[in-house]
Amino acid sequence: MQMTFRWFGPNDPVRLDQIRQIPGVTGIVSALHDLPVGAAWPRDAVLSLRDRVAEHGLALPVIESVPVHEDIKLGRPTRERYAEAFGQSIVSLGAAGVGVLCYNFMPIFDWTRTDLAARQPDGSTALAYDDAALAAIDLSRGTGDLPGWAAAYDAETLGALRAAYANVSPARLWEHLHWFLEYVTPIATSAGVRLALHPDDPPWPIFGLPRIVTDGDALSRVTQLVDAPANGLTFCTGSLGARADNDLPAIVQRVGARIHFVHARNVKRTGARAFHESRHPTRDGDVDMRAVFAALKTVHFDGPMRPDHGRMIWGETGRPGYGLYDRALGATYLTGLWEGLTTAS
Ligand code: DNO
Repeated sequence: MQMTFRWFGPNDPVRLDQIRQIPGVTGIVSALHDLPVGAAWPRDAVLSLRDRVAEHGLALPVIESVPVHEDIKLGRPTRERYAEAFGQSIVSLGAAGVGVLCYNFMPIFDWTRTDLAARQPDGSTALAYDDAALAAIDLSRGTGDLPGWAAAYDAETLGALRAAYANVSPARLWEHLHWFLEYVTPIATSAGVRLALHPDDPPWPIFGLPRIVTDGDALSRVTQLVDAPANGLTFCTGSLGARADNDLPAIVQRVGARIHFVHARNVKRTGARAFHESRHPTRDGDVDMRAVFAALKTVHFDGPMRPDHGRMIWGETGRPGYGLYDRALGATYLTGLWEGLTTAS
């Protein structure tokens, strides 16, 4: 397992020289955040990102994310052009030695929360989600923005996109994912890049839009759509753990060989479709992190992992979910937990 840390590039208030001082962390997870969705990533730009990270003694094992253009998810005729560009980006990643590409297939909205600073009893703040609060969100001014999102949409674009998705049932969305994977998996295989589809977060439909990558059956189905090692998954404990009926260690056992990347984060469920993010240790949330790690050991997981979101602690301000302090604590906790578990024979 390689412990990694997400870095949003030169504008991130968290610096590479700080990240390299976190015990256990040897790799960076990043992206070319300035490129528009749908653009082919130039090889040189990926190489210079890798080199910049290398100047700080760190590797670049994962790109998160190359965003998938909505036309692909909608199955529009223009999808061919965007899939071709995505393929070129994969080739650029391969040329830079980036082994894993994390992406998602969520319509319009990436990860979504309804409270970016939910006050916790210990004085920290955490990201939280509640379906009731989501219902009260006014989309007439556009998507708004969340840290880590590749795109935000103004009211007009959002309205048109939502109308277009009215014709996309979950079954259709599966077909579109299938088409996409048929297109890009062979490219990834020959480029030496492993695709790692991130589950939907939260793992249920929001704003009337379908979300399909939500549970063990769905993850298993993804791996079967194109049965090749390069077609794999990001196993995100926080996303999947928001649903009480997801048995995380069992899912690891089921799709283990195709887990190419792990996002480790704990959540505390506060209702049927409500939760807040919690401290990393097993005792502090509903995810049994130790049991998840034990399962990862039995499937011989050997890829990159990152502490996912952290809370805001010690007065830190910045990107909600992506401060330095709590994620650094998460990285050291996760490294220790991993080291402490004996490897399965
Ligand atoms: C949130 C992240 C997601 C993730 C994408 C993958 O913090 O886990 O934004 O990067 O969904 O494409």
